[in-house]
Amino acid sequence: MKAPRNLPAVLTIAGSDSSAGAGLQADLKTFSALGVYGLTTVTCVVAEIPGKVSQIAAVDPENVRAQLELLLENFPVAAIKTGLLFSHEIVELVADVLEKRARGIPLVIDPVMIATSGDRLLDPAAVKSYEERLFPLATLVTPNMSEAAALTNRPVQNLAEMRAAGEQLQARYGARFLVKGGHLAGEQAVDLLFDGARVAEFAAPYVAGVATHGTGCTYSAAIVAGLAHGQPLEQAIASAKDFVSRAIAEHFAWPCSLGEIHALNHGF
Ligand code: PXL
Repeated sequence: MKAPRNLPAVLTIAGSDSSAGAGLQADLKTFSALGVYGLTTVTCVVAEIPGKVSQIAAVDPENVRAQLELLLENFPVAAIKTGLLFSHEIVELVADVLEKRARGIPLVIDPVMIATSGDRLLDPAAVKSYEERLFPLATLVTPNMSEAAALTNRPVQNLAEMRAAGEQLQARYGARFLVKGGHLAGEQAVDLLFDGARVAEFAAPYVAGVATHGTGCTYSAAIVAGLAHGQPLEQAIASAKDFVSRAIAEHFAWPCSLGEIHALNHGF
């Protein structure tokens, strides 16, 4: 049988992770695994391995703008995600271009601020621009617990606090928020979706002892793939959660000087 001549095209606006388990590399692998064609706008280049960020270089904002405009003018983009946007200036310009050229296209904002290793990835001055410019455009925002805490200025360390933060964020910005509880480290990894009317819960068995570098990127990329295939949001989240759980459960491991180095498996 002949391969289809086109797949839904989706776009990630994100940083490059040299170890390729997170960032735009995770997005592209996820897109390929889930039958969509991935386009990229690169915001910054991160020299890192899981657990260690050694250096970040931003891409010239005018170049980021050029990548984004060219893609949106020429491809029928079916859904978009943002990952690491790095600086205040890049968040502002991404908001400018999306406001002008991407109205009506489903937009998933993964508000990447801190790597799983604890390294800060986003310029603190950019948080305000996220709140004022990007959240109002979003179909869905996907903070983890530490991002939800930073956005609400309150602790988010258990399900009750996830619930309070999610309700506050949804009411304040009007977008739907998926607060991810993967870092809860209980028996189940539970995420809560706030859409203003009700709270939906998504759960999967928690897998202990695996480096989870890139799970957030992979999750939001898989949601974007589902939306591009026309799935309703809750269905896209549920299948994305299954995809991430398998990518973790079937992770790769190589021997290295520190013992073992892991990576998510996006192509099981
Ligand atoms: O997982 C968060 C993340 C997002 N984007 C890039 C990253 C990382 C984590 O290290 O490098 C580019």
